[in-house]
Amino acid sequence: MEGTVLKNIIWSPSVECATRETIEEIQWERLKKTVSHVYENVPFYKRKMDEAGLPPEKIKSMSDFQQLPFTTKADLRDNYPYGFFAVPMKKVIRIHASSGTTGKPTPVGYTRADIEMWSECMARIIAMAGGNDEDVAQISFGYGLFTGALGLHFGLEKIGAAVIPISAGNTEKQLLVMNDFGATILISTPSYALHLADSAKQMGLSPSKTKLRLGLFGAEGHTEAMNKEIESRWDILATENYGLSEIVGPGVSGECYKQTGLHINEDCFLPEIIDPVTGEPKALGEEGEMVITTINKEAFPLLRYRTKDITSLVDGQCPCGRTSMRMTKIKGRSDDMLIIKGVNVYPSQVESVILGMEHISPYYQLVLSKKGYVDHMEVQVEMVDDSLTENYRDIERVESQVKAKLHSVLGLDCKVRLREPGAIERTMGKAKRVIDNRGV
Ligand code: DLL
Repeated sequence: MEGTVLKNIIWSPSVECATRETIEEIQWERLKKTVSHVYENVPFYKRKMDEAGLPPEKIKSMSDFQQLPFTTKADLRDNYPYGFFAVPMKKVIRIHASSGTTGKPTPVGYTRADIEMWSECMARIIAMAGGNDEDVAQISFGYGLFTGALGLHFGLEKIGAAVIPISAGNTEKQLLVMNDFGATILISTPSYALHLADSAKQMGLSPSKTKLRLGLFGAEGHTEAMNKEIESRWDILATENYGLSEIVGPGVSGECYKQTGLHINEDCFLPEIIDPVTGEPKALGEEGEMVITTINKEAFPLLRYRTKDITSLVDGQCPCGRTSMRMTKIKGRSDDMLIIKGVNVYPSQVESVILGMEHISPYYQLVLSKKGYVDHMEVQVEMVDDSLTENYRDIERVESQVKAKLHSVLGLDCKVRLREPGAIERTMGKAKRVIDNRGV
């Protein structure tokens, strides 16, 4: 990162640096408006509020609001396709959809004002990472129903950066364009950024010779160790941003150049942390499932939406000057939590154990199977190069080292298998960390 000049531009200081009191006032006003809007326009919410005995006029405080039931993915599915749209289609100007792995995708609509709000949120996140109007930004997310590419695209245009909408795929062309067009910002998943770095090396292109200085990575989790790996491979500052289609897409929160957690766009998204099992609220700083209420949306507003993402909230002023509430890196999704021989484990915890170990590359996968009634997990990790493949004993030795480290750090007893470089599938989109063969 030597030689990189970062301008600390605070895009909307009146919100990003507001006092807690001001933010809470904005939130409360917008929340009241949203509650009335959904009560009048979304039959699902009218029914739920009436059942709870909490029509809008009875919601007089934040704690009243927190008596309302949660909205879940299943509710969205039950009202497929447009049951949650709160405006007539005439006012909708864009439809994206969530990347459901099972069943049909959930459509999400945006009015013109929603697109403006989304672009504003993205502009703040890009600026806080250090992006500005002199940047050339390569968007390697797939353009389409997925919100990643167009979300970042509009935000980058808003700050005046030159956007290269290359979309996902064709790694060689990605590198050629990055090099020849002089891209300074890369937008992708963290796993694809790593894959691009590997491919650059194979093609004899030295990543540090490109003009790239900044990464805006998101759409999947990765550990701090993996972030450092990406930073050193590309010689860039790698920042992370977070969001989900149902809420808006990317734009919910993002890391500033000080990398102290992800600043939440709190004037648009009201966060709560709950116990994923009991639904009880968690205190500031405690880990749990993030629940989000959109308070500045017209077409697809959601109250108390359960994201299933596990994180915690951090308050206080950041060294960058912003006062917005931050969230810690996502530890995993509540439905990704594995219970292996009684031990609760998230794929990210395995990542943090294996990264940095000698002979081990950052590519890994957890393969689950069932023996009788018992769940088994095999951790497959790639070797960095072929140096061990000559001698089977060496491979066994490293496998035992990984196994012992997993056991001592996570209390997890599992099988470890070293695989040759390139054996684990690379994806253009979200990395597949878990192969679940338990139902097979
Ligand atoms: O992934 C939106 C997005 C696009 C965010 C580009 C950031 C950048 P979905 O496809 O609906 O939307 O997937 C949402 O992805 O609930 C998380 O589980 C996961 N996710 C997104 N960002 C992060 C992140 C987009 N920074 C789901 N860290 C979310 C960890 C993330 N997980």
